Amino acid sequence: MPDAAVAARSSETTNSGTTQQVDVAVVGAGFAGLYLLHKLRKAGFSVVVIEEAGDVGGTWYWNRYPGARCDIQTIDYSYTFDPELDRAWTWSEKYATQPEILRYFNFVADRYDLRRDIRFDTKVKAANWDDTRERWQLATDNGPSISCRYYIMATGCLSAPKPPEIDGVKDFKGAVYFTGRWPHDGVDLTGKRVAVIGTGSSGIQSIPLIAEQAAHLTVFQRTPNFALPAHNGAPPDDRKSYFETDRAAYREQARWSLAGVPYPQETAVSWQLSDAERRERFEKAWAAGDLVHILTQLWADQAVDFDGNALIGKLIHEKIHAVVKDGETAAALSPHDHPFGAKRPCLDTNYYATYNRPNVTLVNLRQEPIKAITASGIVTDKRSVGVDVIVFATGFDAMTGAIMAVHPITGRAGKSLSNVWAQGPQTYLGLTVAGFPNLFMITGPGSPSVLSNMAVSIEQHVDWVVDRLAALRDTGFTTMEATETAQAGWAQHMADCSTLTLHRLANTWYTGANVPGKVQGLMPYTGGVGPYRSICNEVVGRGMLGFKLTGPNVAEQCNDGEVVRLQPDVRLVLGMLAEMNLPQIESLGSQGARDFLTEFNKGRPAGRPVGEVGSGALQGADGPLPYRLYRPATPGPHPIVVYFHGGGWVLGDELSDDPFCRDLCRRSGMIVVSVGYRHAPEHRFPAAAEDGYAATSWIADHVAELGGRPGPLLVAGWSAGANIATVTCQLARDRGGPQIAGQLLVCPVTDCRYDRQSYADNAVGYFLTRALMFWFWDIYCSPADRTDPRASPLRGNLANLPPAFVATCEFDPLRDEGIEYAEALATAGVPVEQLQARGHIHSSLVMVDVVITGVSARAKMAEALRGFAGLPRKLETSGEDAAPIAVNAAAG
Ligand code: NA7
Repeated sequence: MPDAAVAARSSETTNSGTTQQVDVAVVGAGFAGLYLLHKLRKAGFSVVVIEEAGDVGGTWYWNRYPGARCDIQTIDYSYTFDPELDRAWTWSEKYATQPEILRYFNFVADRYDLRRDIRFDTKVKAANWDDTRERWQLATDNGPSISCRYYIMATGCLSAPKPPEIDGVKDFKGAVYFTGRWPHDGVDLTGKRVAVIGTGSSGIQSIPLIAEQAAHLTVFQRTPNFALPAHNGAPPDDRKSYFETDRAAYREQARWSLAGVPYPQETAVSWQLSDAERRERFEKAWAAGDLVHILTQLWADQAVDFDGNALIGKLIHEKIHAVVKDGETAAALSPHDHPFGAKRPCLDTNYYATYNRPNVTLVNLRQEPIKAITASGIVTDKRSVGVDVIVFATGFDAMTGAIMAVHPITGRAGKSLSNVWAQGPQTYLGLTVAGFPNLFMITGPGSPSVLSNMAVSIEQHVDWVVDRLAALRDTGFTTMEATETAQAGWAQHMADCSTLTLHRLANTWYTGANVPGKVQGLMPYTGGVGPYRSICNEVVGRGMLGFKLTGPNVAEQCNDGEVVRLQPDVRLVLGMLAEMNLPQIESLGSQGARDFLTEFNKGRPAGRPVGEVGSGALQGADGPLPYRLYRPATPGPHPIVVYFHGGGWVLGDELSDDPFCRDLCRRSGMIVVSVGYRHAPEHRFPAAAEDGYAATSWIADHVAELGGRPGPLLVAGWSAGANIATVTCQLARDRGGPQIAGQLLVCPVTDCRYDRQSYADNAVGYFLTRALMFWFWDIYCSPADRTDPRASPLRGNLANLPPAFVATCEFDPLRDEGIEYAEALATAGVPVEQLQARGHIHSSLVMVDVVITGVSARAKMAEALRGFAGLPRKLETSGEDAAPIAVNAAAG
């Protein structure tokens, strides 16, 4: 429907008695609610919007405190659904003020004649699903109740202010204000003694302006927050010119980006950059005054790796100390308890410099907590501060607070949302809840929401929901409800995503930690805006996967299942590989496949530094073989791990698993010697197996020369390399040595049978295919030789082998033979630890630089190696144990 027709259309609501009948009821007339109303009307639905405030604007209606501004560049914080609207409005500043943003919403409301379908000054008092009529019944505190088919919460993520939580507020005789409910006429603080409690975005934006007015300002700070200079002014030329040159491309890039702002993913990792290069990047970002830039564009590991992140914290501390003259105040203002970006950083104008003013005092509540508020001021453990005004900038009951405030919400069979969410929000896609048919949340918990540019995430949700409602109508369905399976799968995916970034390491409103008694858990989706969008699209593409659809005249449809079973980063890797349209490796011939692998590995980030990397030659079964040695930075001698690379006995060399070898070396604190054994077809079975044994024997004879610790060796390998490692253990047992203290087998080839379930389940689509394994076997080994235990160790004698750690991956054709091998070892009396990596593919665990969710598995492997060597399983490290060693994931 053209926009003019939309504007002309009157929503076809009807009042039956005291009940307003509509297709869709929306709560909230903010960014989301306004667009919903427009889009639903355009799709031909009758709509009412219920809004507690007296006008449109949502959070921008309420948050009128001094200095209130957007902290995403407003060029990005705009509607994009109508290119004409996009052109009709120009922001005056890089970060628009609250009054300008509110003017924008008024402009939008007028342009599309939205107000006539909004009931202002009205709250929903209760919402009940009527199963018989398949409608939501809403009671309101003002005007008729509402009956609607679909009920949509556009309530915002930060719209339920937290109560003060400090004793004595009622006794205070002065004025009390909340930044989130600031008086519309403004407040004159001239000559007043003012206290501000809270140093989040609202505190940090308002403090410099309050300090200019007040006789004295005392800031009560519980947690110092990272604040970056906004350098506000005109929108920057580079973004403006990109935007104006190709608006459609600019918006589209934002939609598929990680944070909802059109920046590419940074690829250089912190340890690849020199101090000077890092500083240069940081200074550039600091000068740019762009929150998303500094959160995502410094280096690829900044949001995902503890050490890479800590570098930024130090640089910002320097900035704070350079501005704040009093050293103690500077130290108190320097964030210390959370990684940069794990808590929402703030954009400021003169924030730190404000503490140089003679009329400003900082009270560090970590050293002197507030005891009480009295009639005349605030009393801490150490002082009593007399004030005329208290400003609470104490934040919100985020993500769930605004939804739970519109209560009770009662779904199917009397289910209450408060009960369902008693242990934290449960959703499917952050959009729907099982047991609550036809209820939708815009940017609900479980979606990227506050970890993204809200404008992009809101539009994506509104588009998705309205398109679904239109599709339901077109196909005769009247209800849509998430299944429990889909919802549980989403919870698992959320948990998997939460391991990608450092957000989980901070106590924040993202986790519910700011509200006393609130159940804690990371509420926003950390997998990124673009990946999330593709998942929502996938749900539709797979026949509304995870939803039950019903209608009076159509057969029920329920395509149940979990939309993402892969680990989030593995899903991204597979997506990238699919886009690259790579040739089938087996179609390239052995040399072509080797060349391909060499080229492919060139695009891989270098592994992390270790103490020393050397190379040399050792004696194989039939001549010299190259090796690569990785030595830890710690004082030796270290135990030696003999490592065999993967590649189906055909591909790879002593360098091809370089990042994994470095990671093993760093995590285990051991020397890793990667052996370049001979390959088929030039050298078919048993060349690789015999080389493995010969190399291990040679290394055992040269331990001292290699700087290793005297005593038994360890062996390790991945894929065909794990096959060689365990065959080596069998041969060493049978041939009288060398002594091997343990074997680490990662996704091992253990048998030549292809009839196990994993070969059928994971035949294609997960990089290592069934066809590729056939090809490897054919090149390596004749059918007659395949049952030889040197090719299929599962067929050998497994008694008296060294203890083993066997890692297998869920989406790997080799999964079941690996599991069977571990079980057979255990049956034979060999101590075995098994790790079955959920959501991973054959190459996941060795993709050190890419698959971050493999970190915990890699840490366990290293611990197992240390255990085999008789060392304490945990290696003492600087800080790496506190967080994953990994890079290249979503930053948000
Ligand atoms: P925030 O970011 O939640 O900040 C609230 C601040 O208030 C924060 O410093 C809190 O300290 C502090 N606080 C909260 N409760 C107390 C009590 N009881 N005593 C002392 N200090 C307290 O809210 P904002 O409104 O500033 O910003 C919200 C978002 O809006 C922002 O992130 C942007 O996305 C826009 P704490 O850190 O919890 O120790």
